[in-house]
Amino acid sequence: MNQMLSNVRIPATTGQFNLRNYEETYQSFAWKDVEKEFTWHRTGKVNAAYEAIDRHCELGRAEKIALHYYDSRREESYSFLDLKRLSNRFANILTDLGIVKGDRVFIFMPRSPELYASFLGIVKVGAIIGPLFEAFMEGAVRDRLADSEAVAIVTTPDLAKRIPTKELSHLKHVIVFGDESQLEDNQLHFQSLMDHASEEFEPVWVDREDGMLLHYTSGSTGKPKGVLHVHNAMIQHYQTAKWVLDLQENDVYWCTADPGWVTGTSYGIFGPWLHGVTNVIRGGRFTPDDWYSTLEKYNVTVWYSAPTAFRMLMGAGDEIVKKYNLSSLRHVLSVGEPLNPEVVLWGMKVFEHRIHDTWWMTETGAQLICNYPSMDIKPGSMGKPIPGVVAAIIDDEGNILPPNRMGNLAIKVDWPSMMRKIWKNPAKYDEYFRLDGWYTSGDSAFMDEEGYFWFQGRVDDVINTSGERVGPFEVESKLVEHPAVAEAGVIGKPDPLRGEIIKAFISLREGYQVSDELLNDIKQFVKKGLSAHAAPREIEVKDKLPKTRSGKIMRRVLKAWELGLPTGDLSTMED
Ligand code: 6R9
Repeated sequence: MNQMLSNVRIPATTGQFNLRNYEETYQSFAWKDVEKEFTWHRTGKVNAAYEAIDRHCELGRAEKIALHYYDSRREESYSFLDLKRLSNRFANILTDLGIVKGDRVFIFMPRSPELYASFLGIVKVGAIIGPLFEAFMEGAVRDRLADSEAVAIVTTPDLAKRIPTKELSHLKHVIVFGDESQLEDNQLHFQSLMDHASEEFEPVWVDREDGMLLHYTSGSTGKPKGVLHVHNAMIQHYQTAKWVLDLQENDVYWCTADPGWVTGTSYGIFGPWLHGVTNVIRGGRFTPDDWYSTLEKYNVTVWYSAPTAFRMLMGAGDEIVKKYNLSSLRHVLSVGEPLNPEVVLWGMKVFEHRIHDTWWMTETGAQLICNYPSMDIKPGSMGKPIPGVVAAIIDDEGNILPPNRMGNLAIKVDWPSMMRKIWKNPAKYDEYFRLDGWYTSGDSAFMDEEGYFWFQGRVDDVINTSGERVGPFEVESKLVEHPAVAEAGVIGKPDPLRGEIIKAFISLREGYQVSDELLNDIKQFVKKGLSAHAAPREIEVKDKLPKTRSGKIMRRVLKAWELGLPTGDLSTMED
């Protein structure tokens, strides 16, 4: 196995960091020390929306900007007090509709201030919030609302057309944000209800183990699974936002993820707001210029995004970066997919910042393995476990493997933000914990002698070519180092001789044309850079690669295309 660029190190940075001494903190840290930040310390009860918003009004941050919202039509800012009042109004609306603790209430709308106010209002009444991507089509919406037996949904006139209300017997209330004239029978008008609702509301105080958030995530096959998180998760949102996002009082933070993805809730809502930090939300779809201009416009200091976005920006070239003043930026992070070493080196060049990779999953609720400001980065590595978390590489029987051996990436149970349920599917839930005492992630990885973890692929993505195991990620990373390659997805294609051969799907960067010469050059490049057996025997050029809405290249779709098989559940695929 090739330890990609593992001899390259980018030294730790100095400054105002929260986790100065990783080793010492790792040894001494206990989660219960974090609990005293929150109400339950005094009352035994809690509400995550109160902790994220209302509490700051009592701590002198009432007038502080909580949210800068920006899209092509709207530009608005809201203080913590504004959000407290708006979410109180929405909580009153829900209460008047008879919605109570534990009910499932969904949000199906584009990013907007109203989305965030509704989200917080739902949490305030103790209901379970289910956020959906606006791009979901009818089938995906139906599956999720039916599985969770949702009683209410907040949406827009256009998106409401994709909600098959007649087939959803539990769904009683469709609350529509938009022009009142566009409403259909039996729909409730968001703005009229808000105008009449009181801005006083006493949060519903719940137990820390009460349900709060239901995120549907797709497995490799079958129907999406509803991953349930509880209020207790906020302990880890809070602590990782401190250690990993390194959030401080005066930061302006931008997480580019939509709340339909767990990153957009754990770190687009809870992480920053539990710290009373100003949060930037950019609505709509954006061009490279929009990305950079948003950083400049709000003087963003901490920026959390994803490899797909960084690769897109890398593809747009370095010249465009020079048009913008990005001097406020001090900390950059990534999640969702392997962060190619090439991208880390590019980040050093154009931003003069390290891009800090972070690893976690919908199921884990919060970051687990990360690069911290205070530690050296080895480009291509996900970093080390956060204090309070034990990670290991184990074999299929649950034995811990020594360093440098590839195996299952597993986490010792449990941690505060761990999922508590797969909705109505206990068997699925138990599968994650089939090896006694461990949560198995479904990712394969290895750990080096220094305790850094290196992602290799999803367990079922590992390619076996002539008896050599090849992780698709290292081939993809090498491919994107080639100047012509913008993105790459690599699969094993069945081959009578070699078991599997490596097939790469790529898209080209601006200014490159397909030719046999170019493809050959790319093959040689991987061969030289990695090894002969890791070089793709076949390369196919595509305009775009199939990706999830959170930016993950969908290798299983590439594989299905290749084999002419059904592509399975595509509800999470971007258009
Ligand atoms: C937060 C989130 C989880 C899966 C995970 C892994 C991949 C996430 C990664 C990464 C390599 C990283 N993944 N972060 N792979 N390096 N830093 O992404 O949740 O959408 O549930 O995906 O994403 O395969 O198992 P989710």
